[in-house]
Amino acid sequence: MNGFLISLEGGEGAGKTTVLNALRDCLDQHGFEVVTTREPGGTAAGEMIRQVLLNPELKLFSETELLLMFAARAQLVRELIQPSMARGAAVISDRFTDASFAYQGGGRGLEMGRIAELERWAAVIKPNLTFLLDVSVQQGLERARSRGGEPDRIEREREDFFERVRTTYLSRAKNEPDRFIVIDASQSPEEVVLKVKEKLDVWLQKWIEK
Ligand code: T5A
Repeated sequence: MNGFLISLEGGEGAGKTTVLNALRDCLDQHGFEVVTTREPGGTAAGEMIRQVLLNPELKLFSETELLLMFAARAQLVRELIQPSMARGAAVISDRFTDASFAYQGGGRGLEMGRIAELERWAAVIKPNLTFLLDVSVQQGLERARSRGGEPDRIEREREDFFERVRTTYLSRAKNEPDRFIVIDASQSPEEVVLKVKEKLDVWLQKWIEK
């Protein structure tokens, strides 16, 4: 495969949407075909699964939640990500498997080994590069709430859940420093985007030279 996969991760309201748009423009200017997607979702089946996952009226068991995340991901990888990468595209995904480790592993307390098994079997691929937008739980939740609207099923969790999510993300980033770039997302959107672009340029240079 000549293309690559970049994932964006972070807690609620970390600012992934803003960064995704900036990354798309940047890669486009470098001459790549850019494909953007999101998780859970990104395919017709995946978007239907997303509706179940985020519906606040449903009481889902943690195992159900995890398996649905991977069901949507299995579809997305095979339907969109792998074919795009095979023709050389740069794929950017708003969240990928690290989110399952952080939310279902860290947040819900499901066994990490099981998630790793699903990663190998259902997700198959790992991102080539992951930007982790790190912001305090409180700041992130304030931003997410400032958008208005009803909180979804996962946004209704308590702060300690999101603290565990953040800790898990940071620990994964520490364990895989070659894949993760941690960005201080407490700064203004302009500063965050500037930092991400700088890091992307350096990474792209290395990728092209490989
Ligand atoms: N999930 C997902 C799992 O539990 N397991 C999994 O395996 C996967 C894949 C997805 C939910 O599913 C969970 C995680 C999520 O809870 P979603 O609606 O896609 O649901 O939720 P998020 O991915 O969290 O998306 P959000 O929209 O909440 O967060 P973003 O995209 O990070 O935030 P964004 O860019 O919309 O910004 C939020 C607000 O803050 C402002 C923006 O203008 C916006 O109003 N903002 C800033 N303000 C100040 N300074 C900055 N730097 C700012 N950046 C953005």
